[in-house]
Amino acid sequence: MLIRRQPRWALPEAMATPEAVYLDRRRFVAGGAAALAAAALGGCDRPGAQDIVPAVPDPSGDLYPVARNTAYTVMRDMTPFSVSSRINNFFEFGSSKNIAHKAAKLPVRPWEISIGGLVEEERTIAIDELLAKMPLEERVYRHRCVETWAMVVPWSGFPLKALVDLARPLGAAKFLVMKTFLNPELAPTQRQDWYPWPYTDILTMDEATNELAFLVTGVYGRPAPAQFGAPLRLAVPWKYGFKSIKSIVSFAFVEKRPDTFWEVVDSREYGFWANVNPDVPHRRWSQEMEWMLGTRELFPTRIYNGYGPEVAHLYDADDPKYFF
Ligand SMILES: Nc1nc2c(c(=O)[nH]1)N[C@H]1C(S)=C(S)[C@@H](COP(=O)(O)O)O[C@H]1N2
Ligand SMILES: [Mo]
Repeated sequence: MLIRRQPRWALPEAMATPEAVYLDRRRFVAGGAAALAAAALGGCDRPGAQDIVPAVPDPSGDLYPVARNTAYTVMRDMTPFSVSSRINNFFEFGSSKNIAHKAAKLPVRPWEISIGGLVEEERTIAIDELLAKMPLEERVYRHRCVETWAMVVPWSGFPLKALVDLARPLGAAKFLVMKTFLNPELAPTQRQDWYPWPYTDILTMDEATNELAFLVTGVYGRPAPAQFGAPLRLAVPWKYGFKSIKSIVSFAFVEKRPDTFWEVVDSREYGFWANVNPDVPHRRWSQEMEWMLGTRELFPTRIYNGYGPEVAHLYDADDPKYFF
């Protein structure tokens, strides 16, 4: 094995402890060491995620591939499917990144999505009905996890704004609260009831209607496999990855927001805004650099993950609160 000397910020994944492993370590000091060792082994020699058989067939295959919106491309190589489909964060299925085979047990049909709170009319809509209504396109986005790894993925889906327009929120709505499914029988970590399940994340209305906020239904020109957060997952590429909530079952418009999942778990580590910023370190590591999943190539982290032109106007860059 080639061992290179690396500067302090070049954190291998084992040092930038995945938040989930870290949490487990704090709670089960003994068991955590094994989890950490497993995380250190990385995800490279695992069976191919393409060999995994999903729990139920996904009937939306004919919709893909969809046309790429060339306004959203990046100056970096795409992360291969074989990498991004095998190394995932989906805490519901465990604290390691090798959860693709467990996530495959999630039946992504039937899948109902509720839209409620401060809207003209509350409603429930099935995913395939929603897919038929929404303007599907492909966008290549950068993704930056708070743990310092990054990837480039061709997502298919539609702007979150299209769903907001469908929902017709009332003027009083200030935030959009999104929740992941809750099914402890399928998702083993959801049996650990000291966590504030279901996973919840929240955007302001300005963020939710920003052109970049994207609801993902497919990846690499096909329906998204479960580990990516099928059948409906958020991508907000200017924020740390934990904001991009997976397998969403509800959208609620509210005036006063509750806390997010990660704020409840540890508000000193994972804030509400979570906008990417190289100059604001995480409590346990620097955010100056990022490394690409697969190649481990290092790049300097960019403010708003490089998406400043689209989102900088939403925040006051001099106010540190927005970068946590
Ligand atoms: N419901 C849910 N959504 C989630 C997570 C999770 O554990 N549960 N992990 C988040 C984190 S930390 C990241 S980095 C991304 C990972 O997405 P990927 O597995 O497609 O790379 O999903 C985010 N969305
Ligand atoms: Mo993450």
